[in-house]
Amino acid sequence: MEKSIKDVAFLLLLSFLLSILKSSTAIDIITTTQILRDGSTLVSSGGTFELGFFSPGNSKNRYVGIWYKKVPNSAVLWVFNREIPLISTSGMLKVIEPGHLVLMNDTKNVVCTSNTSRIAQTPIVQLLESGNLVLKEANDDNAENFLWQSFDHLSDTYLPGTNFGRNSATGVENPLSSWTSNEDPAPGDIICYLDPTGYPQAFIKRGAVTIYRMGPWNGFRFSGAPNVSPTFTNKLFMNKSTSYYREDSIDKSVISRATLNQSGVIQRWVWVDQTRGWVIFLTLPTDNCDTYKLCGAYGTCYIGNSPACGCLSRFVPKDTESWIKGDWSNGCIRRTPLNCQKGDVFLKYSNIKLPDSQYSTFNESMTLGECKVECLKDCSCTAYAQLDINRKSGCLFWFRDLIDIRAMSSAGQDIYIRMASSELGSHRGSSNKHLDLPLFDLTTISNATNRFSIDNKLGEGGFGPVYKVKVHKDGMLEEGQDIAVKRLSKTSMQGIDEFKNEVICIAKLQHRNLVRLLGCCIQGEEKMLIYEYMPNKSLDLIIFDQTKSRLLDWHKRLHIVNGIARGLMYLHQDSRLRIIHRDLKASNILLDANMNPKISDFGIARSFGGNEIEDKTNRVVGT
Ligand SMILES: *[C@@H]1O[C@H](CO)[C@@H](O)[C@H](O)[C@H]1NC(C)=O
Ligand SMILES: *[C@@H]1O[C@H](CO)[C@@H](O)[C@H](O)[C@H]1NC(C)=O
Ligand SMILES: *[C@@H]1O[C@H](CO)[C@@H](O)[C@H](O)[C@H]1NC(C)=O
Ligand SMILES: *[C@@H]1O[C@H](CO)[C@@H](O)[C@H](O)[C@H]1NC(C)=O
Ligand SMILES: *[C@@H]1O[C@H](CO)[C@@H](O)[C@H](O)[C@H]1NC(C)=O
Ligand SMILES: *[C@@H]1O[C@H](CO)[C@@H](O)[C@H](O)[C@H]1NC(C)=O
Ligand SMILES: CC(=O)N[C@H]1CO[C@H](CO)[C@@H](O)[C@@H]1O
Repeated sequence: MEKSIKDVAFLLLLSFLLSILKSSTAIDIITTTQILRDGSTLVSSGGTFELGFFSPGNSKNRYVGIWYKKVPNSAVLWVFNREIPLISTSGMLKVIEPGHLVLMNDTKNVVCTSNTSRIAQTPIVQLLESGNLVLKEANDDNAENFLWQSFDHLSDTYLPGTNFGRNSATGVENPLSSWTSNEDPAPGDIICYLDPTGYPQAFIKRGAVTIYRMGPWNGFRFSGAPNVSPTFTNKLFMNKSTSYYREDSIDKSVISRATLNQSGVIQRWVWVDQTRGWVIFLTLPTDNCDTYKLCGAYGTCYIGNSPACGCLSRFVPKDTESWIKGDWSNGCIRRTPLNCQKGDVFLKYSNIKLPDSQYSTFNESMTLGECKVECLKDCSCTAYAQLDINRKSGCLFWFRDLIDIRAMSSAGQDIYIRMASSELGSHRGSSNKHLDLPLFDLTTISNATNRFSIDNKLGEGGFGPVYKVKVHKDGMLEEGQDIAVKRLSKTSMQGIDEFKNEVICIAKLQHRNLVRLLGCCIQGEEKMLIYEYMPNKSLDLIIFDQTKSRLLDWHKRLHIVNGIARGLMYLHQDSRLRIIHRDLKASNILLDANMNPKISDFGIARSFGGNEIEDKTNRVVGT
């Protein structure tokens, strides 16, 4: 008797221990004989992900979703019944023969199904440690044989290991789509998808409107997306029938996610255990310059400029009037039209996000030299670039106007754009010549202008802001002398050689009615011109000012007009180069301390060889 009481006590203890053991070993599978009810969950084998029922925000609706188990109040990463909520907590998740995952409500009606066409002998559902919920044959772990997987039906979140693009088995597109609201996980009007047209690019659309383009894949990443995180590897897979983008974690302990939010922004989050919080380490689009097609064809966007849109160098606004008003949609056109028969050339533009490649073709094996030859052959080929900057091979060819270009602050790419041969310039040979003009040091100038502070800004020219600088200790100039520094905007995509040529050209011009160039500064992306400082600023500030204009008597006015005429005479006839200024206006006439006029701003001036007497210009530029 006593013994049997002991036995019973022992058995009770054993079953108690077993029940503890059982509840603490979470399950990660559902078989055909099991039901997952609201209140219980599946947990992946390593304890990273959890699947269960939840109500979003203040809603009372019930949904089946997956979230990070280790993260308190984790965002929901995937939702099964996005469009059809359960209205009670009596939902049941089941696996049914011959291979369907179904969600049923209390009246045993199927609310949502995996809708699979493949079948299995013993179908089970398993929540994998990658966060992928898979429907598979019980003892077949080969991913290619999965009947269905949540990774093929993304919600608003990308997790490493997902093929983003086209489902290779079904050919069905697998986009990210935002939630409708924080209370409703149904697909909202924003999607992010991989478009394989031309050459694969990721796009974000709001309804039918494209709002962002990530740029073509370049071997490392999408051209317009800044450096990727070192915590995962990424690749683009492409063959004739499918293409997808995929990331894989290197460090599996990193908890991260990329979510397409309801404003159309992809936020890359990483969970920081120390602070127990999510941190955003990247958002795409990055800034306003990523707005699709913002600056029109051949326009380029530089976020540091105001306004941000400019034309690529050697291009001019197609419709100057609307461009000035801030309507950039008409974009830019070549200042010199192409002449394919006469022989066009290709000029390199650097540090950009490559233009829209929807109407592109590519070749994976050609060298950059072969790309040029190939593009030159076809008059409709507008530009080319290296396809894979990782392997340094292949070509991408464009056949239409180049749209959606921006300047990148880092990791931009090179593109070679078709140009009339005359754009090579008559001073091409001089690029190797010694630049006998003082070269200033960037740090000196940056320091002297207090890091280009607004207080030292004199104004904004067509090609960038102008600053006043007092020279401190600098071997090249007098101590205490004031100089003006014109910082060329980074969007003027001029190459260093062209810039130097232009500088040499201006430096050669010496006349007392032309503003004198004292030197320049070229360092990295920065290009600056250093001029003598004109204390009386520009003529327009005086003649269009009620009080100041009275100080200018007729005698002084005649002196100014004569000076301008002498300056022009020199430009047109007497200098070694013949220059047409093309933007002569009161604001480009500067006045020294004695009110002597000096012509400035040769930004769009045009030079001719000394013996050229005729050329056609069929565009109106400047004023
Ligand atoms: C269960 O689902 C069916 C079909 O969708 C629906 O008609 C019914 O109202 C639902 N019942 C409950 C209690 O949600
Ligand atoms: C199931 O898939 C078939 C074909 O793929 C499709 O025609 C059908 O509409 C789908 N049904 C549901 C409920 O999604
Ligand atoms: C493309 O790749 C997929 C996935 O690897 C493969 O299943 C398919 O057969 C390939 N198609 C072609 C045409 O090579
Ligand atoms: C989406 O993300 C952007 C950038 O992080 C943020 O400014 C915006 O408020 C977010 N929108 C919503 C609806 O959360
Ligand atoms: C790519 O270029 C190489 C070399 O010109 C050529 O042999 C090959 O056929 C091209 N490939 C395609 C797909 O056009
Ligand atoms: C920067 O400018 C300050 C005066 O404004 C001067 O004292 C300092 O030496 C300068 N630093 C450099 C590195 O030129
Ligand atoms: C009209 C005018 O502003 N004149 C000024 C030009 O600059 C000199 C020196 O800075 C001043 O003395 C004048 O008043």
